[in-house]
Amino acid sequence: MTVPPPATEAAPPAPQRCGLIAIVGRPNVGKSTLLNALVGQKVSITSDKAQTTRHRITGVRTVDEAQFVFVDTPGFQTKHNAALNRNLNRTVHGVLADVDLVLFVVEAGRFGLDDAKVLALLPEDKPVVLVANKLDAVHRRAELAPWLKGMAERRNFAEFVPLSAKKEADVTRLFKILKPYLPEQGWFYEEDALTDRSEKFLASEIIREKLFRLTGDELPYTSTVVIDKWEDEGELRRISASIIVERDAHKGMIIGQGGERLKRIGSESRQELEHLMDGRVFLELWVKVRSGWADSEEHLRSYGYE
Ligand SMILES: Nc1nc2c(ncn2[C@@H]2O[C@H](COP(=O)(O)OP(=O)(O)OP(=O)(O)O)[C@@H](O)[C@H]2O)c(=O)[nH]1
Ligand SMILES: [Mg+2]
Repeated sequence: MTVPPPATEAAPPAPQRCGLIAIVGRPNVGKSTLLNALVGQKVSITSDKAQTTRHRITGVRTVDEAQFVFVDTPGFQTKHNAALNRNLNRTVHGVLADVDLVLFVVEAGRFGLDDAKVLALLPEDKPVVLVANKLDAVHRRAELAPWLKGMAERRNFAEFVPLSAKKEADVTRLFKILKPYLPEQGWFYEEDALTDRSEKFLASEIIREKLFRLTGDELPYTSTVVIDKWEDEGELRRISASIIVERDAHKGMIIGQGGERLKRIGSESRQELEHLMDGRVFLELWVKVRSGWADSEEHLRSYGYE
């Protein structure tokens, strides 16, 4: 007589998981590029200039029962001590206090004093994943294993993940690695949420990105963008924004010969805004000089710095 196999019961649905994951590292290692890849949409601006990110930016991605709430942070500053930099570093500290997990991003094969200073800030009691980014740029792969071994001696990292933020397969693999670190708890955001930032904030950031990308290194990082007016007229959005710089000479650099550069910043911004908001945009851009804004706590607050 054969015994029938026990009836298979449907597995109970997995409980929801949700957790906060900070993305930290020195400037320009690719933190915001990684955040955008993880979210699957651009929520944080990127450029090859250090100090592109100025604010804490949340990006959300829900995969099956797990909601990942990533927090992009400004690259930690060790060089200057202006109010803007103190503000950026305060933002990094504030984020670290709240999170369940930290992604410490470095460039694969490199670990300098500026990276070490960030590593020293990371709380002892939180799991830290070492993300060795820009793997595509490493030509001598054989040197990576000894480098990783050296990194393991610096801290008890929870995981080691060499990857390229620009490779989709790498980013997909990262979700699998991170999921067990999310606590079992209800989601903080809707299933399809992408970010906690407003359209207005994203718009000012997009303009700042074009400004950063289209001006050379001669433009100091201390320039910012504020939205002065935002009106919806049916399908059309009328946006007026100001680029704030510290000196008259910087104003000239942005405007360019015959106004060419400002025109290009405006038209590239407008195209991306139209794409983001799926509608027509009329964008008016001004350049204003406010000397010392980056060293004034009051100005920083009025421009939206926390
Ligand atoms: N080759 C390569 N370049 C990358 C990769 N990820 C990011 N980058 C580039 O690195 C530069 C810096 O990227 P961001 O994402 O702005 O860096 P960040 O760490 O957010 O910089 P801050 O906000 O200034 O701290 C950009 O030019 C990116 O295109 C990667 O995986 N491979
Ligand atoms: Mg960034």
